[in-house]
Amino acid sequence: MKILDIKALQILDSRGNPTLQVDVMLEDGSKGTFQVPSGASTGIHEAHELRDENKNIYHGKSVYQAVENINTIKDRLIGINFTQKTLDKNLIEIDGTENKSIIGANSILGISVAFAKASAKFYNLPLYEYLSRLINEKSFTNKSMAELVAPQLFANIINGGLHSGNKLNIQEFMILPNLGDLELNIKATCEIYQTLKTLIEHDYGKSQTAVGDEGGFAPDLSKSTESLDLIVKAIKKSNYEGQVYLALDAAASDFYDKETKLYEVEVGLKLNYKELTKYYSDLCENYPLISIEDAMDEDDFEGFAYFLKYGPKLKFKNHLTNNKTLLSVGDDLTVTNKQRIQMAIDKKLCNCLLLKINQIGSLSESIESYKLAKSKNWQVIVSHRSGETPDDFISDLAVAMQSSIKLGAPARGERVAKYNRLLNIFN
Ligand code: 2PG
Ligand code: MG
Repeated sequence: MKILDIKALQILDSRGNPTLQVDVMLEDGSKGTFQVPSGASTGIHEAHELRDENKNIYHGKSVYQAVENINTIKDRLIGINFTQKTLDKNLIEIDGTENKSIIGANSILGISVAFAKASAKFYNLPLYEYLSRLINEKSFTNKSMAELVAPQLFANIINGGLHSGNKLNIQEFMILPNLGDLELNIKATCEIYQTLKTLIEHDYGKSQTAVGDEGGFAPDLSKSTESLDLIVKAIKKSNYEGQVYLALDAAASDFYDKETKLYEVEVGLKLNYKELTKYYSDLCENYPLISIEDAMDEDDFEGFAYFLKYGPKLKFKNHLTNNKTLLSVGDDLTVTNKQRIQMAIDKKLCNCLLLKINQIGSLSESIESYKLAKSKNWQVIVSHRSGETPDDFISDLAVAMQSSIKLGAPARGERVAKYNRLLNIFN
């Protein structure tokens, strides 16, 4: 497929910060547009998100240079016959750095995903079907469509950490509805979310029902058990007891003190990695948790290895693994980067990959990371970022990867867009 033109534009994300929109036009007129997301609790090993760093303009967050970079390199791309792989390889070579710091991972990803979207149109395939064939190296012209099942939802309904102004140090408290049908799962998520609102209002007052960056409530709590109790109560009150499981994203790098090697998992509660493992195990004893993400700091390999080996054992079957294994999810630990994932495999640090395309900065590399994780029987969760746009690409990608999806609360346009895309795919 030959690229006819590429356009880049600075737009806004869900936090009101600048981000990139990229359009790729192919020679037959097919056009793909991608709006690049952006994290807050970013891992230090993520690919480089290029920002202008001029404090007088958008507090340093403008992406004019990234726009200019795309305008500069596009002449080297227009008119050339690319596949997804050759395009991404070309972009990585033009940048030439380990972490995409020259052109910017945001610029490269913008072109990469916009090209994939345009390609799906070129082949007249639904995006998820095109991506599924791309991932599984199947023909784009074959008529038979893949049979794809809906992803498990990881819905973040109480926000803490860097995504809120409250005192919860654990970043995300998620529900995982398991009713066997996408529409029923979304219905349960929404009903529990609304019930949770009335419970927070009743127990803590109306002013506490404001939401955090991912649309989950952000009441002024500080203890993890308070959050989990509220969620369990909301599940029971909505009549979904036994059908909805729980997950945490601790994002532990954000409450780890590298000097003392202690984790302040709750205000004033400072634990070493062994004590923190016990803390998580106690939570798993008392709540239907089946997954904990970034349980330890991104470079605390000893902590992660200990957590995987001696951490929580479930009393019931985890429907995602079909055994009693808790998912220990790598996010800041693995940053969708093949080398980091391989290291996590070798050192036995986790058993599930959180996949964020902007952590690595191209679609092809994200697919390689996915394949590596899958080859070791890891679970995969395709994830949004806390700074999002209405772009719904991750819904198609999660379906194509036949993985789970972490997509925030069923509230706020940029989150709801992902739910609605899933509803459309499976309608
Ligand atoms: C995470 C993400 C998304 P951020 O830590 O998993 O929930 O947050 O985009 O801020 O890194
Ligand atoms: Mg995370």
